[in-house]
Amino acid sequence: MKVILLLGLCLHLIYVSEGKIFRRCEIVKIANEQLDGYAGASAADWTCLMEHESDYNSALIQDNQAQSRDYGIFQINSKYWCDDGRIDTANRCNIKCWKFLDNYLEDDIECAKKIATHANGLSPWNSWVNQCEGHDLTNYMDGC
Ligand SMILES: [Ca+2]
Repeated sequence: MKVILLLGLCLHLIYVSEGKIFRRCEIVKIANEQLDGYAGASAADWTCLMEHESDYNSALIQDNQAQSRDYGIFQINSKYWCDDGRIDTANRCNIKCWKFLDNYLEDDIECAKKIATHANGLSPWNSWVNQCEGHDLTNYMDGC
């Protein structure tokens, strides 16, 4: 029983310190303050992108076919943008990928801006292309 309680406590601490699922209005606020208009994309575009890439879960890691992984709320790729120590990387954001898994988003935003600048828009994010681009995005901002 004690072991189970201890395990539960550890999992709780890992969850609190390593990442979190943001509420939509928290993300809207961040998008309005730091991303609106960046690379020609609105705060609603950025919010929609984060919803469909990660469901606002900053701890999300997903595998790609070519052995690279996508990290964090923006699902930033380890082949080009960060270093996870597993594969050769261009590491254009000059950062360890695990830094995209915590609830401190400033470094994630800085790298996402670099990606958007490089592409002159949000086209590197497939979920934005498929589910946000050209759509009415007002409901992503509603009530915040
Ligand atoms: Ca971070």
